[in-house]
Amino acid sequence: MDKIKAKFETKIGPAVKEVKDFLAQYGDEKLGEYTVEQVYGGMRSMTALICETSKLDSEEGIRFRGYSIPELQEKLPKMPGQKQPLPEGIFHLLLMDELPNDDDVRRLSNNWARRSIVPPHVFKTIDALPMSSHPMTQFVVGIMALRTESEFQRAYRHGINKKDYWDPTYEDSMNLIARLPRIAAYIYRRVYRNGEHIEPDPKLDWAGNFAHMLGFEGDEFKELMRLYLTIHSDHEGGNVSAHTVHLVGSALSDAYLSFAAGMNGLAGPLHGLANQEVIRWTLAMRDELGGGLPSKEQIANYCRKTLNEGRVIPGFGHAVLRKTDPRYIAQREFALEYMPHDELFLIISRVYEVVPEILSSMGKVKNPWPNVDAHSGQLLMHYGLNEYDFYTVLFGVSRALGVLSGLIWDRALGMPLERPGSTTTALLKEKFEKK
Ligand code: AMX
Repeated sequence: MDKIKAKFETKIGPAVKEVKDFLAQYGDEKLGEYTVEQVYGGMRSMTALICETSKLDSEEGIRFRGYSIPELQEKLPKMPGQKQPLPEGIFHLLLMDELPNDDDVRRLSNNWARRSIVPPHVFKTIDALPMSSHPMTQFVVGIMALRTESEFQRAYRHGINKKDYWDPTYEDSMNLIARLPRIAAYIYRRVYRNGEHIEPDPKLDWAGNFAHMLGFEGDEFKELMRLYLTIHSDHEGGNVSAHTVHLVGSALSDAYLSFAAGMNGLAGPLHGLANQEVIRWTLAMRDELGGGLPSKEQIANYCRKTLNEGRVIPGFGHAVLRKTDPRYIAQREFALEYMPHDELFLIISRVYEVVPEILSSMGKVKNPWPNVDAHSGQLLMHYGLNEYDFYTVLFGVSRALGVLSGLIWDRALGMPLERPGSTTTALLKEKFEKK
């Protein structure tokens, strides 16, 4: 058994016991009450899921196993002489509930490099799609094609004992994480670089190798990828992609099926696709206003026009957050350090100065502040990754770290099939109108 898996296995027994003891003592306690409005309103603020890997506070933002983003930037291992955390580190933290040391991270890099070979039929399956298929479609198709490799699927067919489900789930998850950058880079080079693919370099770290396969060799871009892939990894359990992976996984669908399902959710414009929409919206505004840096008034007018057309301003608002997203701030700090005079950064900064007031004045938007997606595209464009239809794929590669460590824990803790109740408007009316 590899050392990482062996270490994870030591965590299972105590965690299972902790949950069992806790449930025995507090299982009958009430967590809260909910209203009819919440049932119609997308279940906002109803705590109904367990997600061990991270927790979102509406005011403070995300904490990964208790650590904020600035703390992670300080405490997670980095490449020698570099500043940004290695995503291997956040995966270790999420999975093991323990900060990694340099050896842990190196072991993960090597482990993923060993697992990273993508079978040729996956590329052939992607190649069968028209070039015009959205990169997220190609990504999901690639993930599904890779399902031939599922160890869980094989083990289940051979009658695996339920107490061992976590083991092939771990294998599937590790294999998927190892191979996703190759699949993503393949799609990028296929669609935007004449199919001139770049072989992986197993000596590089996971994010560095991803940047290399995409065709971006600069150290700064590699640092950006390390930051990007770290901060997009997890955002507690209720967001569409994480919840979907958990839900589909609860039917004992393997990691490939579950992750692909989550990626279909990430591809929605109110969720992960917002990163592409932000750049599309910003460039359309710039073009319509004649290029250059628009004034605050011009931006305000453009925002009002967008809202009057019944559209949302992408990159602003959040279902849980009520402050500027710390993931936005981390990216803004990166821009301030590496590209303070970049014109698109100046536009994004000015949009940040204008939009919250406009959204607040509508009186219905609960959070007028920018989210993670309001900034990421600008950083990518600065280094020449201009093809914004691809951006959600990058988000997806990162999200794998969080949702798949969550899925491994779901299996380790023996989480059951998710099956909430539902009702009808007629029944609700009958219930309340009788009173
Ligand atoms: N622009 C315009 N209107 C907005 C808005 C925005 N950025 N954010 C919220 N609103 C509107 C909603 O559409 C809703 O209008 P309605 O009552 O007419 O339907 C009203 O304000 C109340 O919404 P809310 O309670 O504040 O937000 P929510 O929890 O329902 O939705 C979110 C959250 C993110 C979907 C929403 O803010 C939005 O659409 N933002 C733009 C898209 C975006 O950036 N998504 C990415 C989110 C982060 C991520 O998942 N990657």
